[in-house]
Amino acid sequence: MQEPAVTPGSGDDVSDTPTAAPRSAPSPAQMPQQSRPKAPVEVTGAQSLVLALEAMGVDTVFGIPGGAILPAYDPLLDSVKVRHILVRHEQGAGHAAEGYASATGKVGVCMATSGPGATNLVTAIADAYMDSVPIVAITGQVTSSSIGTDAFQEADIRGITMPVTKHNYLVTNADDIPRIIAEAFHIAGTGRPGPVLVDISKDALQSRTTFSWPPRIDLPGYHPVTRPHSKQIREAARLIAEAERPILYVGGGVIRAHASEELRRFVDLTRIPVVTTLMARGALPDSHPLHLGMPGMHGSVAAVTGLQKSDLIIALGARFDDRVTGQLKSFAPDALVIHADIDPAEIGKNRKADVPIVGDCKAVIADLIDAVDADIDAGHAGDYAEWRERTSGWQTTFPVGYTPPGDGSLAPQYVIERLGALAGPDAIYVAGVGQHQMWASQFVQYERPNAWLNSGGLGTMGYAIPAAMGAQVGEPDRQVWAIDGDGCFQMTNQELATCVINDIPIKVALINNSSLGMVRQWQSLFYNERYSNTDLHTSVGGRTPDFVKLADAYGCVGLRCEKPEDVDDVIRKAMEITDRPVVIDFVVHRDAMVWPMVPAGVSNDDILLAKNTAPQWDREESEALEQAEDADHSGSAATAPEATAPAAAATSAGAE
Ligand SMILES: Cc1ncc(C[n+]2csc(CCOP(=O)(O)OP(=O)(O)O)c2C)c(N)n1
Ligand SMILES: [Mg+2]
Repeated sequence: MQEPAVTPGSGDDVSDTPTAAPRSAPSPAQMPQQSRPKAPVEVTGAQSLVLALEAMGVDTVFGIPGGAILPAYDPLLDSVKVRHILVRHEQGAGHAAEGYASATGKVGVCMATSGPGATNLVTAIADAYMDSVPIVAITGQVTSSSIGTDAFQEADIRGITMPVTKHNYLVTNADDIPRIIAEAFHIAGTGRPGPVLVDISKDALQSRTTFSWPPRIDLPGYHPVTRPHSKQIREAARLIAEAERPILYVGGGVIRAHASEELRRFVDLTRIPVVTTLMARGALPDSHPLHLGMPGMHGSVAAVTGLQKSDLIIALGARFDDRVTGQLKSFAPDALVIHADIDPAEIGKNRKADVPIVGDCKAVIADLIDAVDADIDAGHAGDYAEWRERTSGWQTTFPVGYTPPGDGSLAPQYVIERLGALAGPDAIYVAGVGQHQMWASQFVQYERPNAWLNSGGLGTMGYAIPAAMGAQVGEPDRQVWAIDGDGCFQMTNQELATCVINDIPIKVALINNSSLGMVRQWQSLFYNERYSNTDLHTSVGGRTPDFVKLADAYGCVGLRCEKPEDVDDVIRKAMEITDRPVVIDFVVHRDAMVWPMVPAGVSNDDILLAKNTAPQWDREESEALEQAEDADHSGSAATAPEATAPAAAATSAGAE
């Protein structure tokens, strides 16, 4: 066998790591062209793959080897540029790639073998698709001549992931590898980011080919529109000047577009109140006086009601998700809608847009600033002072809060509040899915983008530990806290072994309520407290497992905290440990619930502050609200929807 002329990792011509944004940096599209050209060399397909990853500036791959992908693992061993981190489950590799991507803005990479290795990636790929996370998943496939024969470990992973990838490839010719890798990064990281799968047959990895760089990208049908149309921008500015009750509905697209700076300038210019969705927490600092908090099922009264009573919604990189709109037909009945999104398919999908704007949020907001500025100069400034008074009144009257349990036990909200205060805005917070996720979004103060990572669209239990691992690899100098549930943690905690072995010192705040808490909350509210299969026995009635011992078994530091007076000390202690992962088992009161809540399928007008407790609007506000009510809308904000909520919830949505 001929020796390769170039060993992966031996060159010095690596360009910057591929990045989805900021747009001024080279995009994945430009990367292949901007990296120094390599003269053609004779290599195997596997070597070509590793050389292509190096040329794209990839520094980390999370994965697990197996038969079909084995040829690629051999040259990986020689690469000094690409660090491969051996995970314990492919789902962990996928979420780690997501965490890496979400924390850094770069494209994350995961790798798996054919069949079960590839199918284990599917949840993470679907998760990345829902939350627009740029990742490239590379899978081995059986030899091309046996595809379709039910060969050992054959799975049609292209077919399986077709609905949950932005694009996917099956590569059976080694010559195609550099071009397809370059295209995969380009597609993942540009336009609306998302996951791209590259499935490579074993014979393509083994056969001889020529590697040269840069490849010629050939994507004739792929031209995401990033610059907004000036006519639409002018029309948007006109509506903004005319509005009396405008609100900025900011979604995850603003974070993915690295548009926080522009957003802040726009808010300071217009002084329009802002809500940031679960995916956009940190897009505008929580401390900003015009920030009303998070909208949606567990949003603040000010954010939910602000949207509901607005006359103009300026939606930026948001998608009118059902968890935000509640019952769609009664959502913000009096509002006109300006909807800006890089993905034209989102515009008008759930709610009609009066002014649709297709474009990258960074460019859209920058152009809106210019247009509004020009209007202000021309004497057409909007006046929203009265509206601001109302929204800030709701903020003062209905702050997001909680009642500590009367028995001296630990309130989960208190733990999270203290963690946010002590770890501060520079830390990265990564949540699982459930009550702890909602409390983490409500009670940590987010001051910067990419500080809050969670599984918003798919709601994937098990996301937190591997995503925190990926975030820590991408941001080694930041403190990374996984705020996880006792249920979620048991889905992917094996990645703590990966963290220990690879010196990835994440910290875990386990909000241990001994339950699948969010489901239990729904059982409390909508199923007559019949707790079917939500008891986890992780603190009440036993400790299975004992999380402190489990942490210890992995080589982490395990700590336990059961009393409010110990919370600060234990967090400080964890913060001092930097040479290995730490797990704190916070044993919390199991009956705590997430409030406010708009039950699924119910109008946002019927937001509840607690069980059977609706906001009591003052008389003036009630009159204003009544006037604004749609003629056909029968619900009242001051009426507890006790009788209607359970039925609506049970029929219109499954359990979380
Ligand atoms: C993979 C997966 N399975 C099931 C669910 C449904 N589900 C949503 S929240 C939840 C409970 C999570 O329990 P835990 O991690 O302890 O969080 P808590 O709500 O108690 O804070 C469940 C089962 C889900 N979201 N994801
Ligand atoms: Mg729990």
